[in-house]
Amino acid sequence: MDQLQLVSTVKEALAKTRITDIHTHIYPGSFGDFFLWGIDELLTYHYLIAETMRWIDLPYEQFWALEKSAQADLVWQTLFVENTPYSEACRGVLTVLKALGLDTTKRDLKEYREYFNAQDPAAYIDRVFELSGVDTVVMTNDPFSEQEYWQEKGIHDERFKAVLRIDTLLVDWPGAVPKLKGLGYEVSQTIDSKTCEQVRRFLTDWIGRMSPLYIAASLPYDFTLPNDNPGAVMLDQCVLPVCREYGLPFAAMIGVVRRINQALGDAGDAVGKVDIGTVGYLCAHYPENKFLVTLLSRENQHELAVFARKFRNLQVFGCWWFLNNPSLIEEITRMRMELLGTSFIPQHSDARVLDQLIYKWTHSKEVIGKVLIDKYSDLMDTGWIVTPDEIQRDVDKLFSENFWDFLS
Ligand code: RAT
Ligand code: ZN
Repeated sequence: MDQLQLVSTVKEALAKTRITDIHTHIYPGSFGDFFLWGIDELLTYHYLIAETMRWIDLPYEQFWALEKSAQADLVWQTLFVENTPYSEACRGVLTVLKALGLDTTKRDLKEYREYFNAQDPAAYIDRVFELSGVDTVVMTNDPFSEQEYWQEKGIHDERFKAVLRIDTLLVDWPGAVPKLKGLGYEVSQTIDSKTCEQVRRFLTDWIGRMSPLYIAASLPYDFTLPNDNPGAVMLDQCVLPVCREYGLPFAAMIGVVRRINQALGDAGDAVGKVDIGTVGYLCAHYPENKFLVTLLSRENQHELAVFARKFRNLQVFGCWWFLNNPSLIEEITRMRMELLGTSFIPQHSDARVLDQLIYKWTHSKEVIGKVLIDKYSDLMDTGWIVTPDEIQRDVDKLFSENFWDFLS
């Protein structure tokens, strides 16, 4: 295989592979208001709101008081008309419009809106899955906010898989207590054995209801183990035992500084560096548990990959949130490949709006493809022969199989 053949073989493998997107915030049509799609949702993505707020003087409360379409107008005007949309989140909107066949040279928001208004949602979901190459989407399901959908409606779309998300239990025990009581679990602020037994029952009930692929939490950068705070006790006494019992991985997404700017809402979170010892403690102290881990700060990425070399109950995933930018995906993927071969999960989309699957995966595949081509070239320089089947095998592992293998 020469260089040209290599490039086209990698591109074909990427086009052919069916992606399992292991962490998103998108939902099927049956989830009502949770199902977000279309141009106004794309433009009011919190990543773009943060960028817009850097340019305008409007008080935050006044922005939030606007209708969604007026917020979208303001974002469009600020980031796409008065400025050049270089940022990854801006470029993403344009990648989506282009993939859908809309004319980005026109810069005509009204026309784009008309296009989306004319779509049939069910057919549109199929189109987005097709264009993005995704066949399975893993949701984020918080039992405290999604009661009605699980009790009454259900998923009704095999492409969407559940994840039991338990941030409140681990980071806000005082706030979790009244919520659990409201659902009929007899818990107390003091984490005694009765409370633990009730929390385990809560988790078990929700596992029965959702059939989650894993249990997850997004944790602050200063979540450290070992510890005797409520979050650490919950993890040790309730969450990890239940994970073991049901053979479910625990996904730790660590490194958030929540609401550093409260007025920005979802756009107001920042990043902090994690003590990697916490990941080491989890893997070594709970060898019967499996851990999916992603860390938010760039500075943690190398040590996380090194730790993955030490523990096979640790699977590294994704370039999360502020890391989901081409320059950082490239750097991180290269480094992971050099330390871990293909035994990791390079990306998840974190999409909140259905249509974002298109851009997040188009952009990531482009960058990961570039790294793969370099790595195969280096191998070929040694005389090693790589076959198209092997390239397809590697790509399938990275974009779906490694995840499913880790679960099984
Ligand atoms: O990436 C995001 O959109 C963040 O706001 C969070 O949702 C984060 O990914 C999380 O799951 O907590
Ligand atoms: Zn997320």
